[in-house]
Amino acid sequence: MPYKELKMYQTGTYAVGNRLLETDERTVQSRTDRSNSLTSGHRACQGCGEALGARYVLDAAMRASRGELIAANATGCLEVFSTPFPESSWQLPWIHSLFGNAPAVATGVAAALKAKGRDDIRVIGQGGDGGTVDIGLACLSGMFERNDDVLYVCYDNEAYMNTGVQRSGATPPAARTTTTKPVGAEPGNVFGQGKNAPLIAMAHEIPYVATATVAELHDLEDKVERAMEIRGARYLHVFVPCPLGWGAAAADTIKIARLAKESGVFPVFEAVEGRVVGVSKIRSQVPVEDYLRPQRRFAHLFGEQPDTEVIERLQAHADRNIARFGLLDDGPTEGKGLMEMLAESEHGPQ
Ligand SMILES: Cc1ncc(C[n+]2csc(CCOP(=O)(O)OP(=O)(O)O)c2C)c(N)n1
Ligand code: SF4
Ligand SMILES: [Mg+2]
Repeated sequence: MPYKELKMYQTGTYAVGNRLLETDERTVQSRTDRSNSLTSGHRACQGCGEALGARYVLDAAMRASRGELIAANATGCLEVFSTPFPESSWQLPWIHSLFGNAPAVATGVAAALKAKGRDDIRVIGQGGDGGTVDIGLACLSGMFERNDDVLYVCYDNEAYMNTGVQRSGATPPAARTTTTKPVGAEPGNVFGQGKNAPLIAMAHEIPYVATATVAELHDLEDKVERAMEIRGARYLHVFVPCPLGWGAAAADTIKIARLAKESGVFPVFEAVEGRVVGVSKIRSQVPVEDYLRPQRRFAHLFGEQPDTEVIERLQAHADRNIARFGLLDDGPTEGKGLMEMLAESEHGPQ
């Protein structure tokens, strides 16, 4: 058969084209011997980004740890849709923590394994954005500060979905949730609040911090594999659209995740000991408006008179990410230290 060069659209998104790649370049998920750590039959909504992200993360981590993995899971959609008593979709040792203490429970499991001399068994802690950036932040910071041997994964769907779409510290400005209604002078969530968990993790100068989306599943798996090669505290922040909470079509989950990255809304990068060492460049920049429009949580911005002022402010946020992480720059990625980045930001030391 004549040699045919693979095209970017066939493999370049990382989400498609597995069967066109050499066997060892395919995703873990495309292998018949994957562990199916989060197996079928759970009750996530159709198109749930969190279910997709968790499946890829856990199977990649299981492969990297040769099946010797324990997961501690905060309360949230991921726990509720996967474990309606007496059923469970988890095919690995899995422990349900409280809403706010998954990092501490994961730490305890890691400490017990260390005491038993079982450094062959690895530990993952995981939770939603609420469990991570709000109620679990102190436990997570402690886990970072002690450099406990845990990979903590935050599945960020930008609100408390499990309990009915309430705002979290990761909800973006202007988004409507059930506690940030699209009414009043500043409809939806306010500007100028919230927490950037990846930057907070970097400030602890832990061995590894990375962000990823469910639009680039190969990249997500690669980051899990890299994280599993490292000992100590590691943090992975995965952008996972929620069709129910965001008012988006179930079929658009991957598309919306890709638009978040290609608009600069969600920067995809890796950092080692507080320094950015790699970024996923924007391949084809799109205006933030293209990302906002398919989501009903932003519908109030696109009435008869589009709210151009708010849309411009959201575009300015994305532009700041693009400048801060060099998402559009040509050439090799240059790492930037956190303090250097902070010095350039409006919130940094002046
Ligand atoms: C101390 C405590 N407060 C509140 C709750 C109720 N609760 C359970 S899950 C949850 C929200 C979870 O949000 P997030 O962590 O973002 O996960 P998601 O469901 O969005 O995946 C809340 C408020 C609880 N279980 N424990
Ligand atoms: S509400 Fe959102 S996060 Fe929860 S199961 Fe449904 S799609 Fe997934
Ligand atoms: Mg959430």
